[in-house]
Amino acid sequence: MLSDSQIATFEEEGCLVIEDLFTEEDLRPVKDEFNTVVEGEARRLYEAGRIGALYEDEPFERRLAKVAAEAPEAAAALQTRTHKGEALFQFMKHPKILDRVESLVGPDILCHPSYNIHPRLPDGYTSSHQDAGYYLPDGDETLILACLIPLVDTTLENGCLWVARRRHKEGVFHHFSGEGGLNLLLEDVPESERIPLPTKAGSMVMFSSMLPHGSLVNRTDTIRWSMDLRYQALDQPTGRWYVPGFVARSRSHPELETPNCAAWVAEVERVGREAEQYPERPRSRWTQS
Ligand SMILES: O=C(O)CCC(=O)C(=O)O
Repeated sequence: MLSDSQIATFEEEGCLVIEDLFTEEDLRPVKDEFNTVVEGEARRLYEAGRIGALYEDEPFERRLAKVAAEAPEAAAALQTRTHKGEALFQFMKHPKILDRVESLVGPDILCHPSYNIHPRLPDGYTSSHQDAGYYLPDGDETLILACLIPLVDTTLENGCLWVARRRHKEGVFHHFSGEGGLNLLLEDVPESERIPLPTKAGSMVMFSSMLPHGSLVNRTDTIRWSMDLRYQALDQPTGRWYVPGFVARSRSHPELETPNCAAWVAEVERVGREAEQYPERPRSRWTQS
């Protein structure tokens, strides 16, 4: 659980860094699962003649960068809600995460539908935004917690996260659609407030969906791997009517917990099919940017 002083820091600053939370053993299953996806993509692209080598001897930090240098589409299999696997699903329910999330959102926890696997490629970065900018306004009153978990050390050179501490109590700022997705205006969140947050592999950064953040540019030739997973109280709106999360923990009704990755996938597909019947219903808060 979080200590009182960690909770106070989170409430005042909108974010909290927890160092040395995960061991290499905790992270191994997800890294292995991501390696398997990279292996599959490398083979597929090699057989299609898109890349000239499989780069099998390259380490986790470098192999996908080598493949993507020849075939930029290589990272798509992992990025942005595409990848769902049993190791990832189990990690999303890791007690080291849920115990800390419970301190902030209570004992019945939804794993929010928005999560990202970030194999941050050379020259890649995340544009400035609040996560809430990507959700519909019904989620604005919900504490939606991002838990960013780096799988490699993140540094000023490889494009670590930056945050604008203490700017999480001002509602949703205007976002415009620009390079890399939604962006904040410099006059709302000036450069001087965008403070880099380098973190070691095995740490976790928890931050509110209202905290302005983004990342520096990855200026190295390696991949800055991280996951950002999100959580909230089970009975609160998510800002995402068209895609469900899953029940990660319910102390009051454990039988509601989503049992495995297959059940999660089935529910995402079911809700997705249902949502197709309402093409006119907004999926973004911004009608124009
Ligand atoms: O790790 C990063 O690049 C930032 C992640 C992020 O901003 C997000 O996915 O909301």
